[in-house]
Amino acid sequence: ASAHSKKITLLPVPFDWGAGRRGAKDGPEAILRTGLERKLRLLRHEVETAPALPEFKPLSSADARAAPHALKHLDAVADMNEALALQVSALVGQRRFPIILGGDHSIAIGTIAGLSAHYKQLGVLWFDAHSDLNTADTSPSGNLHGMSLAVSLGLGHDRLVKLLGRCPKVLPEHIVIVGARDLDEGEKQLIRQLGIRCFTMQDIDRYGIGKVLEEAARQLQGTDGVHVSFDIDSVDPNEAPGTGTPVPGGMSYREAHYAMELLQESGMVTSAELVEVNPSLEPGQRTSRLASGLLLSLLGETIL
Ligand code: B3U
Ligand code: MN
Ligand code: MN
Repeated sequence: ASAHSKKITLLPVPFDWGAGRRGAKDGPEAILRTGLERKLRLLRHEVETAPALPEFKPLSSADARAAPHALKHLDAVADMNEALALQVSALVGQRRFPIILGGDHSIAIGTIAGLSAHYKQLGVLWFDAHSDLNTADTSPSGNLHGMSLAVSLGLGHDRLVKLLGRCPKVLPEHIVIVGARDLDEGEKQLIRQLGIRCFTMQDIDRYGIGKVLEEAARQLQGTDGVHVSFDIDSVDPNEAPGTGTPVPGGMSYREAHYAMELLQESGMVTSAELVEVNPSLEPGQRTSRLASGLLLSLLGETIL
């Protein structure tokens, strides 16, 4: 095995109750069907695919009681994330490199909780058309996948922010958002108020994705681990149509890949997560193939 070979565990999380529409729970299977495990082995990594996290479903009675603007499916999201956090923490404890396959973006709550049990100064690189910085007060939808980054900052329901005990899991100065183009008013306020580094699509247009990643790396210098949380809707819907909340004007295929290639070169990434692939929303496998390809670039696949 080469110097850069990692002990990778692919962890499927078939969960979509944090999203406004169903279907992202079939993302992990679609991504795995592209041959991700085998292709990672070709890159000289040691790879295992863990059994999928069990399915957590809301009780229909609790569902019916939920007010229109309540935190939707809170119990299912909290239970799932608790189980996920324990698994992720165990994997890091075994010196494995976790790649979590979602699932909607609410699973970042558990992933980051698990990582933060080991990394005291965790850095988070959040690729997303959105910022997922809503709280119960600012969310237009009540969907928890739009709140997962806020929860990781300690803003949100007690059941979510206190997973595994430590709160907050990550500091504002250790977060970098890339690809944003659809932010709610409360999210913009929070970004300004906390001084969170947020590279919008305009920044990518102006400086180029290379410069943006350089700046992102500089911002994360003081961290002891870097988690890449990649929402596939950060990529343009022309390239990634199979996702629940597509937003026009996203990263190109090459910008996304180049970002992953630069991160691989930097050697700073210690875990990754790929979320919001919804195979029911496209006839082919374009989006799951893209997702798989981006992870391969992040783990060392090169063109030549
Ligand atoms: N910001 C909106 C929309 C949204 C966030 N994340 C996704 N959609 N995927 C919300 O509901 O919080
Ligand atoms: Mn997201
Ligand atoms: Mn998104």
